[in-house]
This record gives sequence, structure tokens and C-alpha cells, in this order.
Amino acid sequence: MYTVDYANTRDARAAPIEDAGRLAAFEARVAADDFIEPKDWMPETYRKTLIRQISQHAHSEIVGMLPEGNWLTRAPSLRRKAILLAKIQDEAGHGLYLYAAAETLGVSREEMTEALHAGRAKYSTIFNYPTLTWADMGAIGWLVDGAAIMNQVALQRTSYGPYARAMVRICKEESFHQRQGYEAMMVLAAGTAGQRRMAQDALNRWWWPSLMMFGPPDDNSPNSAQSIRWRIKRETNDELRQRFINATVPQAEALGLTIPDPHLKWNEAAQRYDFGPIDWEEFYAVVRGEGPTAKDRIQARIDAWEDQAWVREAAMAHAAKTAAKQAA
Ligand code: BYC
Repeated sequence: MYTVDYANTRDARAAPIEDAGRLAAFEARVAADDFIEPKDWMPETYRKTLIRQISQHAHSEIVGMLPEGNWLTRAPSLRRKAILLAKIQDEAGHGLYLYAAAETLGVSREEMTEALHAGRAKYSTIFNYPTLTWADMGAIGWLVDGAAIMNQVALQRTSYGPYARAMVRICKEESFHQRQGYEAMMVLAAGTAGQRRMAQDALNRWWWPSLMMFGPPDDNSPNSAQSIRWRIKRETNDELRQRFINATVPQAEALGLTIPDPHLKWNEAAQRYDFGPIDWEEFYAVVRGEGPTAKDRIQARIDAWEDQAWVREAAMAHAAKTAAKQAA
């Protein structure tokens, strides 16, 4: 078993290469777009980086259920409630595929959970903001799931087989999530003046945090160079962020909503939207655990883990009884 090392892998990268021959063979396979599988030899830093990224990703899916769960009892219709419930269940499934993928690298589910609860593990900054109105459910689907897909489509070709395969399935569901969010925004944007105001207010509050989801700018992203080299990441944070903006601005225009960025402007020569400065101070504060709802999110996870201990115990007791019966 490997101890979860959430410390920045920069230190590990400086460690001596354990086996130059095996490293060269590994890098040649990665360069040839071969998938690396759990039993294959891999550099320790590759394993650690994957454990870090996949477990953070899994935690994001699980913590990401909380802001939406907040609106289940207040969905405006049975149809919306059923859609939201299905979406939240999907997020739980995504978390499970990802925890299982991380486990193939030698870390246990308990260790990952413990690291999250103790505040040693990260999860996406986006889930540290409150969901104030029903329009936030539309904005999260449209923008947050939209940003997530932009990143995850690239991860379908990540070099580690179990992570790539989990991503294929997750992307299928995520594209439904994005569309249901956009559809909810369409209804609000075409509704009463009050509903349009709600939709615009949700866009105003979720736009910048959604851009931050892609991570720090490339020149300040300590993990990117090595992760790109080993094809864990296929595209950089800034490339994906730009692609997301290019795709999303016309969607906002179709809704008749305004993106809260006075600097946003189509750049004909570069064929992209130029955009205003992102508040990286805010991003780093949220990464440090100072986001508006950070404490509540972790407490909700700890409470769920403790309240449901009996389910895990019952499942283990049942499994032990079944195994004993089979052995007899
Ligand atoms: N939030 O060197 P960098 C969803 C950290 S959930 C927090 O660029 P990397 C959904 C980063 O970890 C989808 N921390 O790192 C669920 C690193 O710190 P450490 C979530 C962030 O890993 C429910 C440091 O900053 N998606 O779809 O190369 C409902 C320096 O960054 C963030 C994923 O997790 C952040 N936003 O690149 C609705 C995708 N950004 O670890 C929707 C998988 C950066 O060195 N992950 N940090 O201490 C990735 O693709 C990459 O890990 C990232 C960051 C692009 C996020």
C-alpha cells in the first residue's frame, strides 16, 4: 500500500530516477500513445501524480453533489426534481469509478477519504461557493459541467488506462448534465423579468469561478510540464480555459445573457475571445480552504461518513457471512 502523498509532486520529481532503462521504455510507450496499465512498471512520480489527480477528481465529484443536493427539496417541478436527482446520482457513480481507478495504483479508499476529511486532500475550488437560487442549478449544469467536460474529453486519452476508461463513461453522462443545465437556463432566460434576472445573476456569480476550475495559468502551474510530458494531461490549463470561453460565449448570446467581463472581445486574427484578468488571489484563497462554504462542505462529508458507518458495517458482515457459507 502507498501512503497518500498529497504534497506537491515537485519534490518527488527531483528524486533520482530509479531505473533509466525502464524509464526510457515507459516513456517510449507513452509517446506511442499506449495505455499504461496497473501492473506495468511506472516511475514513482507518475504513480504519485496520478493518485493526486485522480483522488482530487473523485473528491470533486463527491463534494460536488452537495451544492445540488441543497436544491432537491426545492426543485420547481417534479420533472426538474427527477433530473436533478438523476444528475446527483451520476456524480456519485463518477466518484466511485474514479476512486476505483485510484485504488489500482495502490492507495486505499479509506486513505483517500481520510485525507479529504482531514483537509489534506484538495477538491475543485468550484464547490466552495454557495447555491443561492434555483437558477444556480441551471448555471452549474451549463458552466460547471461544461467546464468539466472540456477538461474530461481530453482526459479520455490520458495515458493511464483505468483513468481514461473511467473518463469515457463519465463524459457521456456529463454531456447530458451540461445540456440539462443549459435547457434550464433557456427556460429562465425566456421567462418573466424576475426569472431573467435570476438567470443573469447566476451567470454573474458562476462565470469567474468556472474559469478558475481549469487551474492556475500555465506559467504558474507546477505540475503541468511533467503531466503533459507523460500524457497524464493532454492539454494545458490555459488551452482548455480558452476553448471553454470560445464555446460558451455564443451560448450566452443565444440565451440573451451578458457575460460579466467588460474586456471580453472577439479577436479575429487569433480566432478566439480575449478576456479580462482572472482574480487569482481569490482562486488561491479558495484552494487554501478559505472559500465561502469550505467548512460546511467538509463537515457535511464527515457527517455523512459517520452517520452511514452502519451501512458499511452491515455490508461487510453480509459479505463475511456469504463467504463463510460458500466456504462451508
Ligand atoms: N481546484 O499544477 P496545477 C465535476 C491545484 S467535478 C482546486 O495546474 P494539475 C462535477 C492543483 O491540484 C470535475 N485545486 O495542477 C461534479 C495543484 O495542487 P497540488 C473536477 C486546484 O493537477 C459534481 C495546484 O493547484 N475535475 O465535474 O496539473 C457536479 C497547482 O495546479 C484547482 C477534475 O478534477 C482547482 N480548480 O492541474 C458538477 C479534473 N486547479 O495537487 C460537476 C481532473 C488546480 O499540486 N484534474 N488546483 O497540491 C485535472 O485535470 C487537473 O488536476 C487540474 C489541475 C487541471 C484541475
